[in-house]
Amino acid sequence: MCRGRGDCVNGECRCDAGYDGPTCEVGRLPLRFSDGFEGGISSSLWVKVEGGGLGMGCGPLTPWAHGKNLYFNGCGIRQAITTEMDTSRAMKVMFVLQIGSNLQTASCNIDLSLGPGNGMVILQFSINKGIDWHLIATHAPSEFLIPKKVGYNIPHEAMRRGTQFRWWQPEHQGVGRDQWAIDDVDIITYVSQTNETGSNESPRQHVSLQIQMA
Ligand SMILES: [Ca+2]
Repeated sequence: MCRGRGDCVNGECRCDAGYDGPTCEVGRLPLRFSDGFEGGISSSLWVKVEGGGLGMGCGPLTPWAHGKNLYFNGCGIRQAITTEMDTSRAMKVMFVLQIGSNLQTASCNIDLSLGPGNGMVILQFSINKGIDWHLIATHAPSEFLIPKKVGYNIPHEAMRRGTQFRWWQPEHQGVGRDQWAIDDVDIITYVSQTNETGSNESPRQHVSLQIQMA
């Protein structure tokens, strides 16, 4: 009865953060998402980062990004999952990605001889809190030995409340191998500039397109 967004306790819903109402039907999910990782990994934007963290092992991903990024070099699962968002009006997901490097350094290398599946990084979305993941795009290491900025249209099925995105490397050879990094993750949304905090400022009615390009 709590729509998967809370626990039923004595017949009443105790809703997850960001949801409210008798059946957790009311939400205050983020409409905007923009992270260059200069301030760390924000728990308000990312619900899970595994096998990775702030790092510079693949360099600063110039010229498309700069400074800190989210770098993956763990031994087990390597993935980053966003918080649930309201992507009803989202248009594109954009980010900078590098997998291994031409220089094959100790901190950023890839073994291309193991085939295109090894080291591949995929982008997916979920609309049921990660029970099912749906593919948006795959990224072969041979195409990302240097940083590239890529963007994808948000699939129609993902344009709704409660969508999460995941960057995941299903196959890698463990610590010290097949490292990758992402930076400047932006989900671009037509946002009506009304105030989201419920304070007394009068809402501005114009609509702006938020785009952050390197
Ligand atoms: Ca950065």
